[in-house]
Amino acid sequence: MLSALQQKRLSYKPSVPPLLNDLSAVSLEPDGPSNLPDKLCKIFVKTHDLHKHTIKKSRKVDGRKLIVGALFSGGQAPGGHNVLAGLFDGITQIHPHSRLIGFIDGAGGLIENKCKTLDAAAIDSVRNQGGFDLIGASRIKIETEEQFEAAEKTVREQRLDALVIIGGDDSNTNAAFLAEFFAAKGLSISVIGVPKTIDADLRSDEIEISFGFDSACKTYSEMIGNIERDALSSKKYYHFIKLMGRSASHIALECALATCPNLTLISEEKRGLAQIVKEIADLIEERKKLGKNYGVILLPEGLIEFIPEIKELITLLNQILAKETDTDAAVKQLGEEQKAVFFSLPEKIQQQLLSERDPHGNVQVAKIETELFLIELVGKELEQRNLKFNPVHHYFGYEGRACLPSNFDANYCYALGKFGALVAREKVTGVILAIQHVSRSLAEWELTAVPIVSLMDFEMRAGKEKPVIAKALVDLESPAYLRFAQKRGGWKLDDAYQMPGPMQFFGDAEITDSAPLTLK
Ligand code: FBP
Repeated sequence: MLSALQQKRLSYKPSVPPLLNDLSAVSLEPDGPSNLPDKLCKIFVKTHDLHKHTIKKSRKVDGRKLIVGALFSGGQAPGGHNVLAGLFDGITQIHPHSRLIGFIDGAGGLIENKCKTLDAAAIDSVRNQGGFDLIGASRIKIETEEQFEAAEKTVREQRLDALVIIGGDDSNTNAAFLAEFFAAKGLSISVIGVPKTIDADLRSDEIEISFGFDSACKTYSEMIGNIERDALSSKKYYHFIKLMGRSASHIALECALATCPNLTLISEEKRGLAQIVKEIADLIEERKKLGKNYGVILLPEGLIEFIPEIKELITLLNQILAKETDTDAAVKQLGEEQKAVFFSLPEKIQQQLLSERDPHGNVQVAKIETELFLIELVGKELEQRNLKFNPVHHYFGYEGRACLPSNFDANYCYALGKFGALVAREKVTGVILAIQHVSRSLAEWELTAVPIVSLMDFEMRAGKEKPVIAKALVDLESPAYLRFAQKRGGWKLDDAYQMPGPMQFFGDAEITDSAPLTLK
């Protein structure tokens, strides 16, 4: 049973760029191959010279029946169901007998050929709804030869013309490997990636933003604004709010611009631990002099990974734990300096740093209680200054990942899905869908299919050098960061808090259709 708002959202009609209205009147134009370094060409033998393609008006094209498979990979991001809706509407516009197949629980469904046909009724039940629950998702990666072969068997059995992988940096890296594998096997299938992640760390010159970021940030900003108002009213607590976002601080930056809290830590500034603790303690002391014993402090989930001394420790632990399962033995293998850092941390944090790695061999920052760790250290520093504070800690993460998508994400995702249908029709493979100028009017959106390999670099993963799409971190030269840097001094002592309020779906377009502030 849907809530009244969910029901109302089912009938929202996403707006798309005019070129996507009639797919029979557009085609894709190649732009020239990417010039990849030799090291990548040797790995992507069949797909290293793929072209970038841009959508163009064309004379009427007759569509053929398409069978397209889709899966969700990684964490939820609001708008995923609209990618499926756009795909469905796109392929059935191309040919009314086209079929969309959803693989159950991510790549696992592809490997095991567990899937279901997504017909009009199924798609209509999730239009403009949050979550990925229509088909589920997982972090399963296709890694072994057997898994690649199982995926091949599935796409042959299902007679897929295209496979759409809706995922983040690692899932799109996986999509590039699948495209290469299928091409080497002589399969004529398009593998198409869609940039998904609330973290917004999957970006390039062409990919302006990943979907889900806008809705998640609007949800967190509403809650931060509410807490600011509470702090301003009760005047007794310091709220430490950790925000999801894995490594990059894009979410913290966006929320800071929307809510103007007293302090926001940005991991990419790479401050040492002592410096961070001093900055927070100084803020509390200065505010106390003004009679203000309250405040709001934002910290990104990935902060701990960027603190230089802890970063070194984590990198080494990731390498050791890729081979060593006994955590005590792993600690013994650390150098003297890293051991000293490790044992200087609270026991709980030590345990969290040793906890199970994600499927890519990285520490799971969502499970590290950095906010509590900082509260403890700041408390000790304040004690030395004969000061006290009343901290409250929060973690805003999962509550923003499956919310109803904002109009921005609903439109953006639907456009990505429809564009994906066109890319499938044009048989282009190994590409990720990219839309530029998304904060401008729809007519100005530029749609490009970019070879995934052109986004790749080499990184150490689980102790080995691997080609991956590098995570896009906050650029300390970007206009959004510079604006934040210019404003934050004034937010420390003056309570310039802004309360964005709940995400709006009805009313003034300025409020309902706004794009992320960091894009403006
Ligand atoms: P994706 O990159 O897969 O979209 O996931 C993002 C994220 O929400 C991070 O912000 C967070 O650190 C992580 O997922 C949490 O992972 P899990 O869902 O496995 O707990």
